[in-house]
This record gives sequence, C-alpha cells and structure tokens, in this order.
Amino acid sequence: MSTTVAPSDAYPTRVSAEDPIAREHPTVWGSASDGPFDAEALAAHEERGFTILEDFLSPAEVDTFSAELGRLTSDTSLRGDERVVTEKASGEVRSIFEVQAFSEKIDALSRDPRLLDRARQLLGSEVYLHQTRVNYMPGFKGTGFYWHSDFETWHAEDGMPLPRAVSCSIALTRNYPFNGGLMVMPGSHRTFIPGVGQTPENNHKSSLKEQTVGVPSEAAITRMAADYGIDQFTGPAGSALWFDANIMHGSGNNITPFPRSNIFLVFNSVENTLTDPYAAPAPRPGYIANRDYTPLR
Ligand code: 6CS
Ligand code: FE
Repeated sequence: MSTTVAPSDAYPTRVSAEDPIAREHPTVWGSASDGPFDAEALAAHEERGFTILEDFLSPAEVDTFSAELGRLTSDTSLRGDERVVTEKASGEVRSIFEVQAFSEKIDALSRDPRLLDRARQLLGSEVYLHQTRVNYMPGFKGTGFYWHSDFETWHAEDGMPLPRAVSCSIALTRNYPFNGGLMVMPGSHRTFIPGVGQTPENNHKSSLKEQTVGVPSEAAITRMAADYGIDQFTGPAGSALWFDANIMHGSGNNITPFPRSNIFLVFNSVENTLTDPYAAPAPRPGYIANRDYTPLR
C-alpha cells in the first residue's frame, strides 16, 4: 500500500516505508543582520536545531502569564470548547489551543518584538501564527508526548509544504529534569523520518491526547538517539526554547508534585503557507492549523 504523493511533495510521509530523507532546506533562513541572534547563535541553531534563552520573560511576566494560565484552566465554561484538550485519565486540562483567542495578554506576547524579531530572523520572512497552545502538565498524573517531529504532522495533516516554521516554548514553571521536561535530539532536524501508515479521519481528536500515527519506529528512534544523543530542556521559569519544526522531541510523564506549564507559539513563514494536506483525508480545524496568513505585527 503506498500513498500517491503530490508532485511538489519534498517530504512524502505516511507511506509504506520509513526511509529517512535528508533535509534539503535550511534551518536558519535569515542572517545575523536581520535580527537579535548573532552569527554564532544562528550557526549553533542551524547545527543543533534548537536554542535555549534563559531569562526570556521577567519574573513579573512569568507571574502574569501563570495567573493567566490559572484563570484559563479553572474557567469551567471553557471545558466544552473543542480547543480545550483534557488528560485522558484524569480529565484535567492538558492543552488549550488557539490560546491567543482566550487571552489578550498572550496575543500581545505573540506580537512582542522579543519573539517576532527572532521568528522573522530564523525564518527569513514575515511570519504568522500557525498554532498556539498552553500545555499544562499537572503534577502526579501529567502524561507526556511520545517522540515525534511536529513538521511530520503539520506536513501530513495541515499541508505545510516545508519545515520553515519554528516553535517557541516558554516555561512558566521551572523545568526540572524530572517533571516531564521536553527532550530533543540535537541535529535530528536535518533528517525527515516519514511516518508509516495512513491518517485516519479526524485523527486530531485522538492525536492531541496521544499521537500514534506518524510517530517513528523504535528502530528509528534507537538509531537517532545513537546518532544525535538526547538533550533536555531544563531551566527556570521564564526560559524560552526555540526549536525547529522538524526536530525529534518528546516528553515523559510527570509523577512529581511539580506541574510543568508552558506557552507554545508556532511561527510559520508567510512564504510557507498551507496547501492541501499531503497525507490526510481532510485539513485540520483552524484552531490547530491557522489559515489566516496575515503577517503578525
Ligand atoms: O499535532 C500537533 O500539531 C501538535 N502535536 C504535538 C505532539 N506537538 C506539536 C503540536 O502541538
Ligand atoms: Fe510536538
């Protein structure tokens, strides 16, 4: 069984074989003169596929956004909203998508020059928000995300042509090594691992709780862990992790008393707007894959 792929598909996925594809596109599309990252930082990001900036938000801002997150996760009127994803077991809030629609403060943050200037520099163009979410990984029962490439899903299910998107994950709580912190494989973004298998209808209804389609095999993960190693995003609240759309990443469960909360903003280049899904029966809803490409100001 093989999936016919669109002629312009540089990264065929959800096919019958998991043959790695060498990335033919850059990770950094801009240059040192385009923004706050200097040449050394850009070279490191190109090489590793991620950049950690500590003290990205001030302690006062962390308090502001933490209070905002608390307001959103305790607002029971939001529970019925499809943008609010709950934990399978406990029913607690796990993620809130399109969070800027619920919070003017987070909407303003997405337009803050500290973010916009860096996203534009990394992507070499004007940018818009492909997706936003707050992840609230509660203590004791917080479940993680298995290994995956975001771009593999965004390509297959949202029709994102190229890996010309970057995520910024801002920690609102301290990320310890033990409370479900994000793990990344440095350098893995330069290899695209096709998913095997077909995308079921309305896959997002289950994949946002637990992704099963499009994840790499254990053999591929074993090989990549040997080739690239595993780094963990740890650091104080207020730290920001900028990571390439195609980097292999995942997070473990959180059985500690310490919740792990972050704000997750995905910037896509306005030169990389969505087409039809490359490997799914229908596009995902706009709150997961935004189709308003108006450049962020
Ligand atoms: O499917 C998605 O778009 C989401 N899934 C994961 C596990 N990470 C990226 C993204 O938020
Ligand atoms: Fe992800």
